[in-house]
Order: sequence, then structure tokens, then C-alpha cells
Amino acid sequence: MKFGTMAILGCSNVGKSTLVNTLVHQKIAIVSDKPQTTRSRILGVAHFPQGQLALLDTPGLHRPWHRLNKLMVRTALDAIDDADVLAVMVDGRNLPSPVDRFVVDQIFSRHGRSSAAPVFLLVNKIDVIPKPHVLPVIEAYRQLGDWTEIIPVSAKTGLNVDRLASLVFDRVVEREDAFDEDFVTDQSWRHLAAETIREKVIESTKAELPYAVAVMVDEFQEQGRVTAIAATIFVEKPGQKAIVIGKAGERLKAIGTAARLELAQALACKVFLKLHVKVKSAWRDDDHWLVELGYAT
Ligand SMILES: Nc1nc2c(ncn2[C@@H]2O[C@H](COP(=O)(O)OP(=O)(O)OP(=O)(O)O)[C@@H](O)[C@H]2O)c(=O)[nH]1
Ligand SMILES: [Mg+2]
Repeated sequence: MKFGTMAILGCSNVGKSTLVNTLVHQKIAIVSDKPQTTRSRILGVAHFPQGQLALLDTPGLHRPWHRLNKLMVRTALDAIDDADVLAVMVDGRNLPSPVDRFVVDQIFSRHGRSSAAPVFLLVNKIDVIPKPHVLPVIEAYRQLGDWTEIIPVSAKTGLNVDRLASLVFDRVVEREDAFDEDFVTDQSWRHLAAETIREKVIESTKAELPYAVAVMVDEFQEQGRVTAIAATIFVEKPGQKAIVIGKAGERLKAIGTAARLELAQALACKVFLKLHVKVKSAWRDDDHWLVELGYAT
């Protein structure tokens, strides 16, 4: 059997978490159409007849401002050192922007200093791009780095994802399996609950708000066929609290319902969910809070 670790890096919103979910056949990482959704490294394990692939989902690379964002960028770049194969994902709908170029440079610069792993370019979202439009994008990215492979994929539909897996297996050695056959992620249910609630807040809000949201699970109790969860949604300003709660509490209720239904399905049991909203100003720059929230050690 083969075993390999693939780290997935790239700009925000390109589809890194979607790819991990597709490869492990389970939703272990939250996904949204807003940038900077993933904040910490997530391990997913994909099981194939040839062996196992450990996948490292990472926060999107960007120019950091808050302490949280600096940690996110560091977390992503550190994953390079732990990978047998490095996958750099880009959005195939667009030619590389200055930010895309900056991110590719940043990855190759760190890779050059600390890793000998092959670097795959994943050109994602090809399910929504006419073929003639993808080719110039591939050509433009080809110039930007010393890619071992260039693979157009759709993380969402799974197009070419098996080919990606077999190219990774070609590059890794025979090894004993590292994980049990039913192991899919290192994330606890408690953490998954917090992330699911955060995803629902991100989905139902816009502009700056998604960046300012953190969720902490205060209580997670499995009682027979029911799981009781109490969680606090933190935002940075009173105005944001009012938005999350909504008129007569409607938005918070909708967030709670969406999170409860998804968690009930994931946990395969009935879920009671109690949500509170609190203001914690500037938590993104508060070292103590970043540890409390699990973004720093
Ligand atoms: N059409 C299409 N959309 C995709 C594909 N992969 C991801 N998306 C969408 O792109 C958006 C971002 O997806 P994510 O998986 O959250 O992206 P990410 O790279 O993990 O983003 P960050 O965590 O913010 O760095 C979501 O709206 C996805 O549904 C794809 O292959 N095709
Ligand atoms: Mg993500």
C-alpha cells in the first residue's frame, strides 16, 4: 500500500476545502463563496485501493493584517514542510492577478528553502469554464513556476480528481497505512459544530461581517440519541451583533436551524442547539483569544 501527504495551498476561495471534502467523500471542512473561510489546518484522509492520502487543507494565502491573518498565513506555509506532494490550487476562470502571482511566488520561495516535494498546479473550477478559456490560463500559470504536473480539475464535481490522486500515488513510496480504514479527519465533533455554525453565519451575512465572526462551543453533550450543543457566536461590534440576530431574532433563528439540520445529519442523531451572540472587540488581535478559539497554541 502507498501512503502520501498532500498539502493544498493557494489564494482564498479557489476551492481547497471543496477538494478535500470531495476526496474524503464527507464534509469535514466548511466552504463558502467568501474569502478566508478556512482559518486553521485540517487533516482529511482519503482511502483508495492503492493506499491512503493524507490531505492538508490550509487557510487561503493573502496579505495579512490582523494577528489572526498572520497566523493563518503561517499555518498555510508551514504545511509545505509536511507534504510529500504540494498542490497549489488556482481559480481557472481568471488569468493570474497580481495577488495570484504574489501567492505563487510566496509558495515557491518557502518551498525552495525547506522542501524537495514535487509541486502540482491544480487549475480548478473547470466545470464552469469553456475549454478555450482554460488554455490561456494554464499557459499564463505555466510561466510562473516550476510545476511538476499541471492538472485541470473540478473540486466540486470531482472531474479529474481521481487522476490527481493517482499522480500523487506515483510520487509517493510504499509504506504501511498510517490511519485506520475508517479514519477521515482529526477534527473533533465539537470543532466541527463550531465550524458548521460559523459557515451558516458566513452564508447569511456579507461584507466585513464574516471576517469578524468566531464561534465557541460552550457545551457538547451526547445523551443517548440526542446531542445538546450550546455555542456562542462572537462578533467585534454591537452593530454586527444586531445583524447576526436580525429583526425579531429571525436571522439567528435561521442560522440555528441550518446548523442544527446539518449537524443532525453529520452526527446521525437529533441535535438541540442553543446559540448566543456576544461582542468581543478586536478579538482578531488578541493573543489570548486566538488560543482560546484554537487558532494559536
Ligand atoms: N464551479 C465551481 N465552484 C467551486 C469549485 N470548487 C470550489 N468552488 C466554489 O468556490 C467557493 C470557494 O470554495 P472553498 O472550498 O471554500 O475555497 P477555499 O480555497 O477553501 O477558500 P478559503 O478557505 O477561504 O481559502 C465556494 O463557493 C465553492 O462552492 C469547482 O470546482 N467548481
Ligand atoms: Mg477553505
